[in-house]
Amino acid sequence: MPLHAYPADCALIVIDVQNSFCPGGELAVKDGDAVVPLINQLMPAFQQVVLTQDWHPADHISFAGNHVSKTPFASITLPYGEQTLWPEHCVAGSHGADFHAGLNTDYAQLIIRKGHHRAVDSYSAFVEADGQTLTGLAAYLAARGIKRIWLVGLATDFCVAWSALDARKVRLETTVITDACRAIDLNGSLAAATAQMQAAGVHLQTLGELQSGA
Ligand code: VGL
Ligand code: ZN
Repeated sequence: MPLHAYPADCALIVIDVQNSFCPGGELAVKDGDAVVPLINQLMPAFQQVVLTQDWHPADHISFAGNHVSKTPFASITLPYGEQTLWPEHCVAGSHGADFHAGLNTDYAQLIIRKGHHRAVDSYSAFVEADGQTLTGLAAYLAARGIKRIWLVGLATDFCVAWSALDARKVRLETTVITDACRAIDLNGSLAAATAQMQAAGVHLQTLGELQSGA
């Protein structure tokens, strides 16, 4: 893909390509690291690249270990709704929170860190799970004249999907590049997220379809 092939109103948003979600990580997504070469290939084609990092305090409410008698992947009810409990992952400043060592981060103009409030999770790069607290990403993109975004990274059915759905709410034209993402797929979450994204008008394309102009 040629350098800066995408016009100035386009941005690539790279979601959570971090060690915790890659093989060997605490919340490893199957083949999570397989997205790295595809994303490295895509980044130079965009004039605007944003990276996100899941970035939790050690006492974060989404960690099963911070609740009495709870195991990972159980669900609890919090003031803002249902919350899946996860193994401890992406603790701020830890190796798990670092980007995968193979990810080229040089093209990024902005790194958004999310999930840093102890009592609120944030799958979405735009709005925390309380549905109210903004990360600032929408305002940043608007300030830079971005109208269209392409999403890649981990995990398809959580942070990528929630980001895509929130992008549609602020009227961004939104495409998820499906083969540059990998899913956790917990209790049918991939099928559910895919249906929700389609219903919200998110385009789902493979890198091959994108490159052939399909
Ligand atoms: C994610 C579960 C918990 C993600 C983050 O990046 O998809 N999933 N925290
Ligand atoms: Zn998390």
